[in-house]
Amino acid sequence: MTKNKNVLEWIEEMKALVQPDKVVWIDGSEEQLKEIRNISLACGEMEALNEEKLPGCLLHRTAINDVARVENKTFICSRKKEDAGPTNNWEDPKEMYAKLRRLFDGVMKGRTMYIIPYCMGPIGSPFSKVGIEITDSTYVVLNMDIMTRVGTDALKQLGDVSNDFVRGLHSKADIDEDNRYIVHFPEDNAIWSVNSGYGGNVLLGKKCFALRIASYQAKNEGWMAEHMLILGLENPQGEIKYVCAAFPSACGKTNLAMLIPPEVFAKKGYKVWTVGDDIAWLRPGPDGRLWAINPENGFFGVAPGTNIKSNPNALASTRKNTIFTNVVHNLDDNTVWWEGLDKNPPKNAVNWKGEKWDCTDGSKGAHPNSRFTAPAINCPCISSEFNNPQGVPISAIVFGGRRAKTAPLVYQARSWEHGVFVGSTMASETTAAAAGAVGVVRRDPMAMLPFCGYHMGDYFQHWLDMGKKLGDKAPKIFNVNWFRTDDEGHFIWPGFGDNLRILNWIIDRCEGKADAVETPIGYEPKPEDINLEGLDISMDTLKGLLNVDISLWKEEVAGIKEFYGKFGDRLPNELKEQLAKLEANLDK
Ligand code: GTP
Ligand code: SPV
Ligand code: MN
Repeated sequence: MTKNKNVLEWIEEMKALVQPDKVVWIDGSEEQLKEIRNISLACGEMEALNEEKLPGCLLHRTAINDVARVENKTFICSRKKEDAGPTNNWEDPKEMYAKLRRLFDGVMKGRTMYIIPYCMGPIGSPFSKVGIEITDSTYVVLNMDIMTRVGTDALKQLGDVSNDFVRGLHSKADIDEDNRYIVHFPEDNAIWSVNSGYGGNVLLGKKCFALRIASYQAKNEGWMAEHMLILGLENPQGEIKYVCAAFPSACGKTNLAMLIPPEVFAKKGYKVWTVGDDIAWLRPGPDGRLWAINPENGFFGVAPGTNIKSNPNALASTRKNTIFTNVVHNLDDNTVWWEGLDKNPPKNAVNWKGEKWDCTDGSKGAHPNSRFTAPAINCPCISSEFNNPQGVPISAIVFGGRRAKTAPLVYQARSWEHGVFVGSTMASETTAAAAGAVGVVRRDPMAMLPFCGYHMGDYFQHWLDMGKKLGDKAPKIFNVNWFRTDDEGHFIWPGFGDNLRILNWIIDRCEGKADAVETPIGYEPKPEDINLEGLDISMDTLKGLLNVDISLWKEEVAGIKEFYGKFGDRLPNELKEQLAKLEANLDK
């Protein structure tokens, strides 16, 4: 399929290591994918769903011990330990390669080795990058086909001589939890993943390449790879402004990216267009502004909670050619179900573990991190700019997370430097997207804690440098929190579509059309500037959501100091100054 010697030599080397029975190059053709679908069905990796209700859709269940990203088994193996920084696991690359070689040695004996050339970003875009993933999983092949642009087009994009491609090696091996490793060698452009079959660990184009490796490349090449959705907000005059938002895993990116405006806004002509729901690659354009592309070609979205009211666009995206992972299998009509889809859990069903499920016994039928893999073209609100090789110009960057208290509904940073401080000090309650405890507040700078492929202190510096480059054309920076709770633990803000009310203020601020009030932490809207029309929320409740509790923020400062302490002399001075300023503001 290619004459590229760099590719061919690497493939030969990997073949010698894993010793497959058979080798198949993925060309991206419909005939070949059909064949692989059939192999996947025959070997039991996938089950076919109801062709009338869910045409082209498949169901997959992972092993019970393999349902989320494994951050304690994820490594950044830069040559020098200090280049991985205090927030990443590190081992000496030589030792790590030796350990992994033992695990990969002969691992594909009796199996087929699939070679997937793929392109992150639109084919033909100067911002796109090519990867090649070797895998022994048909689940990976079929998911990569949805999530990226696979096959001959990707090889064409790489060309016959370039060595600039990410080398991804994956084997599910025995799904042995104790020997599960997700390892990145940024200086070698390489990712080795073994003993997992779960999305974020094995779809190597996604978090492994498009964030961990790409963030390292971006720092060296002067751009940014971020855990951000990209949306276009169209106003009644037909003007579209683009916003990027970084929220940690399972904190609302897919939902915000596909938002349907509340009726009063929809009637006036407001619309939201989805460019991306998880990852953004950003660069300064010829006009000096920051431009974003979505490197992905599909959505690997959280299933639970997705329904006709919360996110009809996501639901519509999953009605054909979609792969469902770890959801409930409804045996009556061979469809799927998950908690929060509707109020009618199927009576005759199998849960995510593959067991007969009794929906009245109080157990969850779908795993909390169950997912759908849906083609972006299925999305009713996909942006006309989705495939634009130049991307879209960004007006605002929004940070956010899950905070029951402390963080207000929305505030604006006073400057780019202050915005970098706000992003770097983000915290959020952990979710089921990663193995480990759920609901624990942890610092998650720019929602990149699990995804930054180098020293996070240098990453903060890179953000500051990008701001200097962009100057007064830099996007404005904001922070939001949809997740404040009352004393009974209920969310106070309705969220979902109603988040448009906040996006509107954000865009108005970027356009110089809305006022703000100064608080110790940044600019906040005047409560009367948030349009509450058609919403059952009082002005007092809104004021409560915007309240900055000084004593909680003093605790926050203590938490930030402790976190910043990890970075030693690689913490930029600008951020120390911002912290001092926040502390002084709170003492005023
Ligand atoms: P990843 O794919 O893991 O990166 O997640 P994500 O950031 O795309 O999160 P997603 O949009 O899938 O939402 C995760 C969960 O948060 C779902 O259960 C949603 O129902 C819930 N959620 C999303 N937006 C809101 C909101 O505005 N308010 C509330 N209360 N919940 C929300
Ligand atoms: C996330 O966890 O942020 C996801 C899902 O988007 S995964 O691809 O598993 O990383
Ligand atoms: Mn994500």
